[in-house]
Amino acid sequence: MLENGIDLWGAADLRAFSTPQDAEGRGFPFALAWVVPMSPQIVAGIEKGPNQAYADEYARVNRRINELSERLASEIRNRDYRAWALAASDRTDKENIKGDFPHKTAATQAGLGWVGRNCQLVTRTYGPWIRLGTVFTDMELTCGTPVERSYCGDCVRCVEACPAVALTGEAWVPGLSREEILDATACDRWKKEHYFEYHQGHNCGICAAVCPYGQRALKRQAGSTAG
Ligand code: B12
Ligand code: SF4
Ligand code: SF4
Repeated sequence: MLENGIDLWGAADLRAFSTPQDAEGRGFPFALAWVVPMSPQIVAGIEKGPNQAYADEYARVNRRINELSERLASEIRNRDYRAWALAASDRTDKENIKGDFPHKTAATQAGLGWVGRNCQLVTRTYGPWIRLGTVFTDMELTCGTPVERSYCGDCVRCVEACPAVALTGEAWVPGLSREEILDATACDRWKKEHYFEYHQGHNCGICAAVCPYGQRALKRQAGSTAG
């Protein structure tokens, strides 16, 4: 991870979850979960809606996640364990693997962050200005402590900023269903109807751009490059 510049990652114990299964019907007891940060300057620029720079950054980070996941999975396989890389943005069955799994579940179980009112993983280091990677394995790993509550406090900035009125404002606890946090159909429809020119309506991210945890990351970066 460090060789590849990944500084926020952990291992998740998924023995209590139903994970994707290999051709022999075996699930995966563990996963490595990590984040690739997006450029804070670019995410800060989409408070009023996405743009081409964000669409390009989304594609770049997805490519990076998929490339690193495949390399990590093959390193694990070289050590004679099973491993399977979850694609960054895909939900379809792949190779001989059946079923899909939310990246966010692996990430909260690894202790990387919580699900914010914006329905995205929020981390203390980068806020929600990240995309997630997950590699499932049966290699025994020392796992992180799961995050089991929200640290959004009274903040509702993302809820107020969403142009599709897709966020309910509910504070996350493990097991709260997505529908109780996000109207995915309204979010999807808004993106397709208003931002189709950016990655065929897969981009919006206003609810991430307004998050104070992300904006703090931008200030920290500005502070570290000042002078
Ligand atoms: C499909 C999809 C969408 C679609 C859904 C459409 C539909 N009709 O289903 C829509 C259009 C809504 C969408 C929008 C966006 N998406 Co999207 N999307 C996905 C994708 C491919 C699958 C998500 C999914 O359906 N999961 C199933 C549902 C049930 O789970 P979930 O909501 O993802 O996560 C839940 C569980 O993790 C659970 N959970 C968490 N911890 C725990 C612990 C326990 C014990 C339990 C029981 C449960 C639990 O809580 C979560 C919330 O309900 C994922 C990639 C992936 N495979 O995860 C990316 C992903 C979720 N998207 C992502 C992003 C960034 C976006 C957008 C910002 C778009 C953009 N790039 O501009 C918006 C944000 C919308 C929002 N406010 O959340 C990122 C989120 C990054 C982050 N910081 O969390 C992901 C993870 C991709 C990635 N590799 O990083 N997306
Ligand atoms: S991605 Fe855009 S439309 Fe979807 S919930 Fe966030 S702000 Fe609303
Ligand atoms: S904007 Fe506020 S409520 Fe929304 S995810 Fe960030 S901290 Fe949580």
